Amino acid sequence: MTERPTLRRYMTRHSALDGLDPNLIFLIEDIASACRVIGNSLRNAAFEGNHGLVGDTNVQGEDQKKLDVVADETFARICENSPRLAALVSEEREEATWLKEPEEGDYLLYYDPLDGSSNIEVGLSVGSIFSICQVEKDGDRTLLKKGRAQVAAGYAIYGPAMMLVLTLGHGVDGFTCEYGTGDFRLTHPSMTVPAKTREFAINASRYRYWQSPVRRYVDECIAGTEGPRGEAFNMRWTASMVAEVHRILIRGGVFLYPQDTENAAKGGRLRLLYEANPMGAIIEQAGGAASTGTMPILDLMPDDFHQRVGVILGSADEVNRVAEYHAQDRAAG
Ligand code: AFP
Repeated sequence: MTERPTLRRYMTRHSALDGLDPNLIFLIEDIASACRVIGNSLRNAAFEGNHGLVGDTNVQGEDQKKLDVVADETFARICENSPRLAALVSEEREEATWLKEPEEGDYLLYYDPLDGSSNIEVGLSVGSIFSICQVEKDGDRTLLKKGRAQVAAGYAIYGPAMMLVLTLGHGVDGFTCEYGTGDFRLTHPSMTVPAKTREFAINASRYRYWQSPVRRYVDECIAGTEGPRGEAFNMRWTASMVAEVHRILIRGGVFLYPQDTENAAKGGRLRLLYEANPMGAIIEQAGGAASTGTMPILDLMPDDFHQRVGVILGSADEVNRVAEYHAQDRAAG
């Protein structure tokens, strides 16, 4: 019978193999607990009066949903007592939350507590995204770090099954929450993204805003077998980055939410620290690529907690093609 170790068993094995810090194991277990509670809150939202809007906007200037607040508070409540967690950076909070002095902690947690929340009331998949970096030594309170500095990253997807997908820097593994015991058990070991794909994901209603390299890429995909690609492409758009990334990990694909003429002033749509960086780390660890269009996402030095960025990620051949079109566009001036 296929062994399906629990998340804890998996991480303690890693601890033996790779010297994984027990305090990082505790933090990831706390994150898994928070995701489990959020999953239950989503399922019971109709009975707990948690559908609808709070009536306020969040730091992003977006209408805050009740479940956005519930998910954020769940993450903070469950993770804040993690032994060596020093600070939290949340999509829902303008400022960082320092839990202890930097010298008293080892880890920083960046999270989007509920991604794709516009999908909740229409019964579609949503998720939570998290990224973990290490505290600088000598009391430095630096929180703005490149994506390459992440020591762990992952997401939970709340769909037909509840899954936790995790990278510790040695590949990507998927854990499914077993109904009944509530354990996250390894069901998708060594998840990898095929280099080639014929499936792209983009919000096509924004066509009029796209810059020429993106238009060129999508036009060629849509031209099909008679076009320059000589292949028929399929399109998906689920309005949840977590669901798009999960599909790409399962069967390949390329996801594009590029910087365009409408969102350029803000830097793009998706946030760097707690969306693009963790998802970029997962995709790269799974053998894919993650680009802003002009550089690898993980090499970008952030200048603000809530900085936004263009995102093109997934099957390496397609991401590299889009990046090449951007390079050709720049060279043409
Ligand atoms: P919400 O969390 O506000 O629903 O936004 C989700 C998201 O940040 C990302 O998960 C999706 O890929 C993208 O926005 C969807 O954007 P559109 O609303 O333009 O489709």
